[in-house]
Amino acid sequence: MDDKLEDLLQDIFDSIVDGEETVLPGQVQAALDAGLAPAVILNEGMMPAMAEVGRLFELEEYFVPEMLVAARAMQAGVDVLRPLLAKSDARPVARVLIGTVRGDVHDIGKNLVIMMLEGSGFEVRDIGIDAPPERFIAAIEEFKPQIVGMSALLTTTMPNIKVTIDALQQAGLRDKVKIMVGGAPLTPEFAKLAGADGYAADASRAVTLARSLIAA
Ligand code: B1M
Repeated sequence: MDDKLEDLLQDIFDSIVDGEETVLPGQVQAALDAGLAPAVILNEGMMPAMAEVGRLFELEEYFVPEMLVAARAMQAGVDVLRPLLAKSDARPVARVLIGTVRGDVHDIGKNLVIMMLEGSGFEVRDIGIDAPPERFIAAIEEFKPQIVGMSALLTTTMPNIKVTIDALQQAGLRDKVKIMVGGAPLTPEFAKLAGADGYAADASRAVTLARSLIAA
């Protein structure tokens, strides 16, 4: 990659870390205009910036307000990429219901998973953040998805994935859907123990997993 493109990615990285919500969309557009692929902007500029924000939070150089403005900037950049990543004219492959589990308000990763799924022809219903098992159950009964996705970003909310799966079991819905889970602290082993059908480490793997769950 030439220096000019590297500089554009660096500007995007810096703006997210600094929480420059109003500046970022223009920088993302400039990177697109310069020929950078949306996936490169996302994976090499934007995602590392969120990791850096997490690192600064751990070092106690950043606190919740800084994380929040960085998240808003990230979302503003994702909004520019959304039409490009979520372009699909295909008939729906399958229905996916997805939410961030109870107690957890992180949604940037979930929203990326949704964008990639929609871009791959899935019809997605988003039940939002801090979603208790009852919300999953009501939405499954109404939307009748083939796949249910659960996201968790905190070690303290991970157990709510199992709680939600157990609640689906009790409601007689577990065997009617495939369940996929994801989020930074999760592992394939955890997913298995919680009773999920699969785990995806990132948004593009989530699409591969969703396809394989449907094929199965
Ligand atoms: Co929070 N936060 N946060 N935070 N936050 C983390 C997660 C943390 C790791 C930061 C740190 O300490 N380094 C830490 C958790 C530590 C732990 O649990 N051990 C943490 C903490 C502690 C907290 C609070 C408790 C802070 C406090 O209040 N003292 C608090 C909790 C609030 C709550 O949920 N109840 C909190 C709050 C917040 C904000 C609201 C300020 C904000 C979120 C805003 C939002 O999401 N709208 C925020 C942010 C921004 C972060 C970091 C910096 C960035 C998260 C992110 O968006 N990453 C994060 C540090 C980090 O991740 N390094 C941190 C980018 C995103 C694209 O990645 O979400 O991993 P990710 O998603 C990926 C994959 O995981 C996967 O695909 C996605 C795309 O590739 N994936 C799936 C995700 N879901 C999937 C579902 C699937 C499949 C794949 O299938 C269904």
